Amino acid sequence: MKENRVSQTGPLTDDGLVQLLTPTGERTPHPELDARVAHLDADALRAMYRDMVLVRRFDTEATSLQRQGELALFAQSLGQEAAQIGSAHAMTARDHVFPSYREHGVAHARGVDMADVLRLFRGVDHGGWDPVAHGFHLYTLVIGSHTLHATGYAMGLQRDGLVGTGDAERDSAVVVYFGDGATAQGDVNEALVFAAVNNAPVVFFCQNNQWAISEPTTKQARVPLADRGPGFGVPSVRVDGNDVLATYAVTQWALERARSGGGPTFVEAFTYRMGAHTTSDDPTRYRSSAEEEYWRRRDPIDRLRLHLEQVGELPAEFVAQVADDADRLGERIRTEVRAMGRPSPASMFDHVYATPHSVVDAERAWFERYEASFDAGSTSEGSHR
Ligand SMILES: Cc1ncc(C[n+]2csc(CCOP(=O)(O)OP(=O)(O)O)c2C)c(N)n1
Ligand SMILES: [Mg+2]
Repeated sequence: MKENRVSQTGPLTDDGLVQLLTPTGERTPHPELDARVAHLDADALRAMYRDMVLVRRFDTEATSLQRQGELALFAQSLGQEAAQIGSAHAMTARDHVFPSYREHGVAHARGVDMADVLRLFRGVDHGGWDPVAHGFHLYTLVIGSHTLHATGYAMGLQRDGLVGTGDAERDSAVVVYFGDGATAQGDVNEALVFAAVNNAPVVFFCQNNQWAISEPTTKQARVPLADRGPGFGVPSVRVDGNDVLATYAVTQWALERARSGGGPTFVEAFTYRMGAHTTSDDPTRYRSSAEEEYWRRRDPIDRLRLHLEQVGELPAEFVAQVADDADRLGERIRTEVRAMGRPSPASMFDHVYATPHSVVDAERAWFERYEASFDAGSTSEGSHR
């Protein structure tokens, strides 16, 4: 009997990671992918650097706002900027993204106003932006469920004749972002089956940030997460998720396959969640400062900065301008979040269905009676809230 061998390496190995920039910023050649980044000139790399710095500033500002009571909760993308900005820069306006809840770098690159991202975290909105206008779906907090939505959307693109036509102005694809923990969720496995058998134009972009709240990836898998793809019939790649050039090149490759009718790809971006899971979490309870320090030395922004410095393409005026832009972004977000209105609690019933529904109407009526029962004399800004 010839058995299929199970990989002997665990999910935290760095075996087979595609890398184009070393942690100290040197460009390493890659025979298949060099051509995919050859057109990226210094301006394009500086644009990636700027996006990464702005998103990190957004993270810091939003965390402070949560600490000051302005947001209910916040989930940082700290440490995952290269995975997000690199992959997002590989998309076209026609591609459609399904994010989970910490894809702030992708949101920014898709042109979503970063203040709007915080509407959900302040609890004043179910979303905050128009998914169609940005090709960027609303954040999904139900782990893995949106991989099914993404696969269904990708199958819709096939039926609309937007895949494999050979017309670069027409062909489109879907990218779905999810975490290492999500790969253990049934929905993700079902989505992979559907995507494979339907040859759906979807890129499964797994950010293996090594933690699912307090559970390490070693509690989710015995093998590298990318090994899961081929079992479903979905080719997979492992990429250094802290290398913005590598995530760009690999995503561009996977998107081209998808748009041209080549089917789904599973990309595992090996990265690290440098911050807490959310503002409700305290990672010092379950991981060591030595581990955090190891990854601090592999910071994705430092890597691109070092590279640009080595090739003499990071002028001090540019760095100062980006720092200034980041300050202004922080100030604007702070002001806009504080000014966000207070929606009527009953508005939560407004968008449950596209058309009126008798059960929702009954629930709204009950809720309004309940609210009114607290203080007949008060306005809708009642003191019980
Ligand atoms: C279906 C479901 N189960 C459990 C949770 C609670 N939960 C929220 S985040 C999370 C961990 C997710 O880890 P991972 O997929 O690695 O994503 P990361 O937060 O690291 O980006 C869990 C279990 C949830 N939101 N949805
Ligand atoms: Mg994770």
